[in-house]
Amino acid sequence: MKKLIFSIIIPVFLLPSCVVSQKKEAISNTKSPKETSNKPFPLYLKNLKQDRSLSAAIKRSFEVYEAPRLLDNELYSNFKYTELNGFDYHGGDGTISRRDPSKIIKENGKYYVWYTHRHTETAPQGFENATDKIPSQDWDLAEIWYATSTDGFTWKEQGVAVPRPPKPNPGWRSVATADILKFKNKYYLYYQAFDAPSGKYDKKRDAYDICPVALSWANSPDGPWTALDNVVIPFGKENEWDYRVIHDPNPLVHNGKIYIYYKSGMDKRDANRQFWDAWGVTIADHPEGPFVKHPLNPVMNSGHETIVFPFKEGVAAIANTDGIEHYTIQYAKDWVNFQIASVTQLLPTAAGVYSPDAFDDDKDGDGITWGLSHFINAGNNWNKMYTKLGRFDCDLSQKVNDPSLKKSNILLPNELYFSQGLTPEQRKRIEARNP
Ligand code: AAL
Repeated sequence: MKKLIFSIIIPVFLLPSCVVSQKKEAISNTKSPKETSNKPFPLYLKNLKQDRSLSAAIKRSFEVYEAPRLLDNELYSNFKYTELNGFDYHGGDGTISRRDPSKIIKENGKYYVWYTHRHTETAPQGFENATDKIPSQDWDLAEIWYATSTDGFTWKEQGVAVPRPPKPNPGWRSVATADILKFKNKYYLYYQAFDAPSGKYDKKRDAYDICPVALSWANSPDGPWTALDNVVIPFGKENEWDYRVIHDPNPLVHNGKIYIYYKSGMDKRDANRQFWDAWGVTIADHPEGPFVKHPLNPVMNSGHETIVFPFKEGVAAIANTDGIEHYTIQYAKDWVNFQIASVTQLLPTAAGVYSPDAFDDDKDGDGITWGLSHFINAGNNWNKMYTKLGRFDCDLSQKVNDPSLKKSNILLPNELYFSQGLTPEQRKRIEARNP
């Protein structure tokens, strides 16, 4: 996307983002407000003097975000969604589900994606009703399947990549939420390996969705995949932030090493969810580990299924739901210290992105323009709960310039607002205060 570069007299604020640090320095050095503080803020930014004092909000526009105007902000985008062709959901009866897509990679002229695939006798029935055949949750009794496509809209399901191994190997109950790494011409799938139906309460950890991260590798994206039976990312010790769970492993390559971003849940977050979702990063020289957790973990304070991809010399992250910085896109030049780059809406859920340079390690990540998202409760019937995959397109790429994806006034259907109605109890409470 093109940056708008004005003439030399333009304040340092509008310089391209490769000089972001200089820009920030210049702003924080802003001095002598007395000279200009009585003059009103100019109509055009090109007339803004560098030494002018700024309100906190305007200062933040220049200092914090990738660029103050959404049009110039390479890490701001709207998201456009398209239904996929090629996946069958058995009439939406809840017996087939596809969710948590991996990153998408292009090999042999085709796009490849891996995802959690559940094909069970019934829709999920909750932990109390789960059996060897009946799933507790949407990602229980699942396997990792894969599909290929030549255009990213029509997909051909290829079948299982990582099956549930025999008991007692990690993942015998379910393997789910995979992500892909290509490293030195080998392929690695990291995934959650469940030894109990999700939803089983673990008193010690005070958590319900416990599983180690396991790994399978292959010489070809078509497999065959060999499972390694060791735990790749160990849980934190008691009283450490990542003691409860390790979820959503998300591998990238940086400085010749494997960086896996992962989620854990600490403390309590909000009125809805028990845990505060935060993200850590763990680093290894080899895909099999040993992985060493970064001492600054957690490195992100928000995001339920955060998506990471190389951007310029750093890493960008899309934090969708959950946490104080939900619905933001963030950037960490050093791959650890994330700053908010933009605030946006209608973000993809649990997305897998096509990040062509995810493993290149070339310090010039282009960004992303599309990926797959999952859509929970696709049939709008919790008794027949299943999740489906769909495609999203966006402009979070330096090479693409699509101003139509830089809008901020996305109009949502009125019904959506009214569907978020008061509960009868809330209505009663409100009415009681209004005699
Ligand atoms: C997802 C992910 C992980 C959780 C469950 C399945 O959205 O966060 O994968 O375990 O929900």
